[in-house]
Amino acid sequence: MGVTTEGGADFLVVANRLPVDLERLDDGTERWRPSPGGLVSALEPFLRRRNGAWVGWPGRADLDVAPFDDEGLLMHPVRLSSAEVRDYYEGFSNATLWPLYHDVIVPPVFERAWWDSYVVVNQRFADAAAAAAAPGATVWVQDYQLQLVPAMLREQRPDLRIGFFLHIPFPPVELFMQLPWRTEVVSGLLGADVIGFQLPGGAQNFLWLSRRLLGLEPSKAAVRVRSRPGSVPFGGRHVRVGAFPISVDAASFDELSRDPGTAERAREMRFEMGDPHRLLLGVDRLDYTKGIDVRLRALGELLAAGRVDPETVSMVQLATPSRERVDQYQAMRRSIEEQVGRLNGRFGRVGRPIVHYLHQSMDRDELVALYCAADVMVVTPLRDGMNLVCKEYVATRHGLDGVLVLSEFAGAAAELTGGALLVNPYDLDGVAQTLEQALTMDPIEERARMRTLHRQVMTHDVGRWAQSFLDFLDPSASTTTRAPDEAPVAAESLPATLRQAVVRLARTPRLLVVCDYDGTLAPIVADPAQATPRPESVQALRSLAALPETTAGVISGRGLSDLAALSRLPAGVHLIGSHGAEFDPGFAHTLDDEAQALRRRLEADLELLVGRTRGVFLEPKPASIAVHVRRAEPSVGESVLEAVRSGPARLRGVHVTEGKAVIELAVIETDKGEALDMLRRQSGATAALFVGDDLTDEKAFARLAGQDVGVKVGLGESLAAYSLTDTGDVAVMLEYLLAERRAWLSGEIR
Ligand code: GDG
Repeated sequence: MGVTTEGGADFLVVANRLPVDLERLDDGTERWRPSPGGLVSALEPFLRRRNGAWVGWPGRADLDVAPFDDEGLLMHPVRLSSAEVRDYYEGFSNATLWPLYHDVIVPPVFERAWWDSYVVVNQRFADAAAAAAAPGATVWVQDYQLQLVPAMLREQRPDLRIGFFLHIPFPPVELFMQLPWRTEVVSGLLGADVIGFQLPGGAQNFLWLSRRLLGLEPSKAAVRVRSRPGSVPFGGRHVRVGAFPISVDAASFDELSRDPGTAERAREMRFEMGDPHRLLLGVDRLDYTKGIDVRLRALGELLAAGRVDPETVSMVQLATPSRERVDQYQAMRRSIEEQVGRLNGRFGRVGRPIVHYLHQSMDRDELVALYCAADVMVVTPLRDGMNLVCKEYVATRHGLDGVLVLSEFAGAAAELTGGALLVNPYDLDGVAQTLEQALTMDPIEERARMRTLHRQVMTHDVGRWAQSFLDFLDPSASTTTRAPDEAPVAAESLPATLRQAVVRLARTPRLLVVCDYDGTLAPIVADPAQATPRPESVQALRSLAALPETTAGVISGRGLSDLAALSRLPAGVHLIGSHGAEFDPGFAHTLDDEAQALRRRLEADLELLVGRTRGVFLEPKPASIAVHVRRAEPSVGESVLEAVRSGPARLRGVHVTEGKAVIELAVIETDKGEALDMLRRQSGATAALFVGDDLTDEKAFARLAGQDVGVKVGLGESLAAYSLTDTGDVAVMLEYLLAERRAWLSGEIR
């Protein structure tokens, strides 16, 4: 365990808890066990790459532990006495700040002694971080328990780059002003170089507050550009403030949900519950902000009114124990358990309760099996910074079934509006009605909604969150940045003329980078379902997309959902499928009025033509509508297709693509050249890079002009001016472009 801390860490995370728990084994000995969480898995690549370390409390009072190495990561435990756990943690953090920041759902308690303890403990964390950080290191402080650390740390170590991220909501000014130590907290946060919030609203609240309390005038850009960090001048520095919505390790939830063992366990769970027709699920820390009572009450009303049949519906509520020594949590637990008892007493029968209530912590495999088993996920917080549970559920729905009922007051609602059924948790009738809607939803609508949700979550994972924050805080902390001695060697393998073209391109005011998928980002393989992209290219595109004035996209012949699932690219990278016919939701509004009118007309005509035909269904997409006949009688299907071909398909401006048992009518021309131009218009790009290997990519090369750069991958005639041998070269070129673009944007080169 002995570890040398000499030289200090280059990248330090400071959080209330260490990412490990001390576990007592049967033989009485103890060992550190990783406590897996999204934060650790997101930060691990950064921590490992940059001689990283973590400062935090090991979770037990009065425990003195020297720094130790945990599988290559250096842990710096901070000791808390039991009085400090009571005053700093349970008191000021969880009975003052937590309710104050969550809309004062319960009254916050203001106690001088708790504040004093908060100051002392924050100072101890700051001291530990100051001692552990190497000169010029990057330090990322996490959450509401440590809001004074940024200023305390800067005081001792002005050489550090300090970031702060708040995981819970930042309240409106009127509420924050209740806090007797409000100026101290705001000044503490302003010690950071970048302050991140979950939502633009939180960042805005903070900017208003800084003006109100400290008279700081945010720069104009900070007010106008709500999702990008703005800045506020403080102490001779510019503190950048912005929104960075956190997410989950979507790929690992997806992977676990595809495991046959998980599917088997999910079936078993349903069987054990008497195979309900529809299974509702709630998963929360047992916390008064989570609105567990709201969903139970709504379900109770539906059952009482006979709108839901107790023989066909069950609910699982997992309520993980949390903050059990805080008074408000004890009262809430009693009331929820009484509610469950009443529901089961009235509507259950022997061996068949309505609500399966678990007050325990589950291991992750079991939790994922529960997600897989559930038809309807119910997430009804009264206020929540983000809410990861809803995103985890969506990440497990690779079959695209399942309904998400989501509170408008969860941060996640801002991203998941397209597919979730949103509810106001204060409106009981509304919640009941929405639950009923979820329980009776038509499978086609369910699928369409889940497709939107799934794409959003799979492409906005926690790695992207960490990357985008660190790109702002310290570009050199990015995993995509090569060690200085590696970069020239790799870039030298590119043809010299292409290198020069890339250098010129990197200096364009607004850059667009677009790649084909198969044969360009992903090596060609025998089974197209196995074509995964080169990780270096994914990282480079992801980082390019996160840079200012830079847009990245992938245009493929594959269907969009296929492309999204395989490529695992974050949504910052625009995905365009079906040779340009299917583009991601962010681009829906780019249809001009004429195209929108045509799309509306198509939808109406098709609805009339096939609306009631058994086994035929319409799949509306942003720029097209697909008519599927695979579930219809073959003769019926064929006559529907014929009617579409001779009717709506002939309208002026409609572009037709036929597949197996499907015909798709699009209102924009569907070649890669059109798609490229659309991206160019949308991004206002002053120059573009297009890379592709296929014949269909020639349409895009044909649209290049001026400073644009076209690169053909592989042999063969092409309109592109440059060529590369394989996908490995593409990765090198993208990384080179990224390094050049970053350097130019940061003013290092002119
Ligand atoms: C705060 C903010 C923000 C729960 N029970 C078990 C279990 N969990 C896991 C879930 C999920 C996590 O705990 C809960 O995350 P939430 O985001 O839903 O809520 P908070 O704990 O309140 O988190 C919140 C978050 O920070 C991140 O910024 O989204 O708004 O309040 O990951 O899966 N995991 C396991 N067993 C359980 O019994 N394994």
